[in-house]
Amino acid sequence: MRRALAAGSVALVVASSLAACGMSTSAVRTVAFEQELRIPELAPSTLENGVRTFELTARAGETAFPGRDTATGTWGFDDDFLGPTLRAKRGETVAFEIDNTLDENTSVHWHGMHLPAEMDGGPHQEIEPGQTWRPTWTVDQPAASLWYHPHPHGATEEHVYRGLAGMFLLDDDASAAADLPADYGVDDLPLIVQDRQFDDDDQFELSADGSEPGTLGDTIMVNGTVGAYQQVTTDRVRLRLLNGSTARTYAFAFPDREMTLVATGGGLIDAPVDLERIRLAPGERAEIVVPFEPGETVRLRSESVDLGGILIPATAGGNDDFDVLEFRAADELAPTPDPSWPRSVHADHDAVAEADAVNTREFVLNTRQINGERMDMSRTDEVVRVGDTEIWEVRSTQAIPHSFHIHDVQFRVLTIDEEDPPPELAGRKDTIYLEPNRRYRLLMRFEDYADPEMPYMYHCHMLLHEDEGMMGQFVVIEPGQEDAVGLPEDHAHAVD
Ligand SMILES: [Cu+2]
Repeated sequence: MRRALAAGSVALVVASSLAACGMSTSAVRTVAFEQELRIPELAPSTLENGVRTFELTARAGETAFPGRDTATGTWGFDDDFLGPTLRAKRGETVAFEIDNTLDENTSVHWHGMHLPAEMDGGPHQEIEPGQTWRPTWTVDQPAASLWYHPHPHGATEEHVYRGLAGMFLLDDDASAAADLPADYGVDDLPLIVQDRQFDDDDQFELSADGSEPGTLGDTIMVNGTVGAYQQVTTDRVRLRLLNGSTARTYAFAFPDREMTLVATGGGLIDAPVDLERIRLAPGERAEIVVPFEPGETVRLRSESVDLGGILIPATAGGNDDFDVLEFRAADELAPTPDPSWPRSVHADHDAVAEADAVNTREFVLNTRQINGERMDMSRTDEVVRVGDTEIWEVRSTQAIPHSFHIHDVQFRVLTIDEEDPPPELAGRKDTIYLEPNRRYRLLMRFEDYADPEMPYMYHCHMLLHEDEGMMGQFVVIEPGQEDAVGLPEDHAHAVD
C-alpha cells in the first residue's frame, strides 16, 4: 500500500507490484537543471528589550513543480512550501509566535538547539489547529547551521515530507570574524536537500509497503527547487548542507575537486579540513567551502554511499548516484580569502572533557526499539543530573540504516569502535549515522534547564522509524529532585 498525501487528507491507493518486494524506489530521475535555486527568505524579526521575536504560521498551500501537470499540495511556514531562514546571535533571547492554521496538530522542534525542554517543540508541545505557541529562550551555544521541523507524536515523517522545514542559523563572535563567505544567498548558501516521490496525480507520496528505511523519492530538490542551478560570482562559495530528507542518506561530492569542511552540525570545527566527499544522514548538516573557476559549470553530486553493511545499499538507496545542484560561474569571480576563523571567547566554556564524565549509558537500536522499548510519552527512560558530563555508547544491531539524534545537547564523538572518528565526525554534532554493529561513544554535557516534569527526546532520525517508536525520553534534574514524568519500576535511577 502507499499513502498519497493530498492537500488535507491521507488517501490509500493500491500498491504497484514493483513496490511490493520490500525495496524502496531507488533510481533517481535525471532532470534538466533549468530552475534558478530558490533561496529561502531571511525571516523578519523585531528586536525589543533584547528579545528578538519571530512570527511563523504553519499552513497548507500548493506548489507547481517542473514537468508536473497538476499543482502539488504542500505545507510550509509563511509559505506554500518549506519555511524562511531564521537567524539569531549567541546571547540574544529569541521568542516566537507560531500559529497552526492546519487542520491537525503539529509542532516546531528546534533541531540542534540547547534550550529548556518545554521550549523544545517535541511531542509534548503540540500546537492544536487554530492555536498559537509562544516558546522563548536565550541562545547560548556556538554559531551553527541548525534547522527547525515538526515533531508531533507519530506524524513527524508526514509533516516534514509535506514541507514543514527551514534552517535556523546561529552567529557568534567567531563566525562574525571568520574569513568565510558570508553574503547570504550569494556566496553563503543554505541548501536543504530532500527527495520526494510523486503519485499519478502529482501529489507527494509516502511508501507504506515496509520499505527500509522509509520512502526514497526519485525526485531530488534543493530548497524546494527541482533541477536547480545557482549563479556563482566569487571564487569560493560556502554551502550550508542540510539533509532534510526523511530517509535518504547522501554522499555529497564534486566530480573534480575537493571541498573544505568548515563546520559540522553543531558549529565550526577546530581547523578547515579538505574532503573528497561527505556523507550526511537525515537531520545531519555540514558547512563546506568550494572553489570555482571563472566561466565553468559544475554540479554537486551525491555518489553511491557506504551505509556500513554489504546488505544495506541495495535496499536503502546506497547505490544511487545523481546530480543535486548545478553551479554556473561568471567569467570573472571576486576573490575571497582562505577559510579561517578565530577561537571563540566562549571556547573554554564550551569545551567538554572526557575526564569529567561521571556516567556511561548504553543505547542499542533494533527493530523500532531503543534498549528493547518503544516510545511511551508517559515513561522516562533516562534521568540525567544537570551539569553532568556523560558518555552515551550507541549502536545499531540491525542491517538497516539507523541514526541517533539527541535533543538539547551537542556531542563529540570520542571513538567509533576503538578508533578515532574521521574529521567530518569529529566536531560538534547532534545527529549521527550508525553503521551497523559499530559502537559510537558520544561525549556531552547537560548544562542548564533542569525540569523534572518535561522530558527531552533521543531517537532515530529516519523519520518513519521515529514515528514507529524508535525514540526515548530523558529528563534533566537538579540533585535532590525526582523525575516527575514517571519511571518504570525496573528502570529506577538513583540520583544523588
Ligand atoms: Cu532507524
